[in-house]
Amino acid sequence: AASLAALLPATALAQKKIVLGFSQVGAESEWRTANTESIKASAKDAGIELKFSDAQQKQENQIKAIRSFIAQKVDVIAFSPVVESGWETVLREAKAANIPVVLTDRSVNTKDDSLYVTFMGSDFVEEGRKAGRWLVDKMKDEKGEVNIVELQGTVGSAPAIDRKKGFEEIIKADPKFKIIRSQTGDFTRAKGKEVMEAFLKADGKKINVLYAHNDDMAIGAIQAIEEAGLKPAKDITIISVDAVKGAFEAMIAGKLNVSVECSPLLGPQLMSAVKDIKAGKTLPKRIVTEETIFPMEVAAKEFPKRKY
Ligand code: GZL
Repeated sequence: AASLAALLPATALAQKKIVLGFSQVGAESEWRTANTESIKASAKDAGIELKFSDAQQKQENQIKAIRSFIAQKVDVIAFSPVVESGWETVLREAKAANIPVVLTDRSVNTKDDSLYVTFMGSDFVEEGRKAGRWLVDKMKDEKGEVNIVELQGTVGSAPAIDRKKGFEEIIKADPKFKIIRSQTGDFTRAKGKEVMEAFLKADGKKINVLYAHNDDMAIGAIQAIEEAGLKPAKDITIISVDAVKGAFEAMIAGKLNVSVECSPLLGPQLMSAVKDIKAGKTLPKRIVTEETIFPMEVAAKEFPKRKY
């Protein structure tokens, strides 16, 4: 092999590093932080040069970042679209520049699915169904009305739209379930607390259940519930999504009833997809993350095994 190496020009041996441009939603939640860590660590492990941009949850910043990646002629562009719509123009620019695009975590609304190679991430509708099924089972002996308040994720984002859709699909089977208030908490603890305070002021004693589209909003709401002199997970049943560390800590403290898992650990899958694309392999249009649900009863046992 050494003799062969001596024959090849140095350039042929020094494989050019793959350059990946990644536009991240922001740093709004524990989930997002874990997702960013997974992407950065996996790029390093894979020997892929990562150009990373944080959009502070603003679509115009993501579009700017994607345009910059096109100008820099990166090999692949990947991003988690903060909202579903408004991407066609910039995705057409990437296509015209012959730069393949990978969607991670959240999807985009487009009729032209040639604008991206693959979308890898969770099935948010199924996550909503899991939350609904858990509640229907928990309340199966409840004769009276079950009044639900809902903290929605970022308006227009795929997880907010689909987690609502899946949850309502399940609870509509029984008219005792009523969503009496529903408002966005933008996936953050601060906003989740603020909106829950407003819900409690308006409907306090009437609220039986909180359905939060992510753990960060649920944790903020738990603070509001306690400050209102109520017991979270007892006076108000709390259902959440993500299953981040903070959720396990809240469940172990008896303040959260259940969290539906939504894995942020997409880094390894993304890097192997990037390498496959550069090697000319075709990928499935959709790669779904497998995940489960964690009720508080199993939180203490499962917590030590958690990776995010
Ligand atoms: C879901 C992801 C959502 C998380 C939130 O895949 O897009 O965004 O559920 C995060 O915690 O802010």
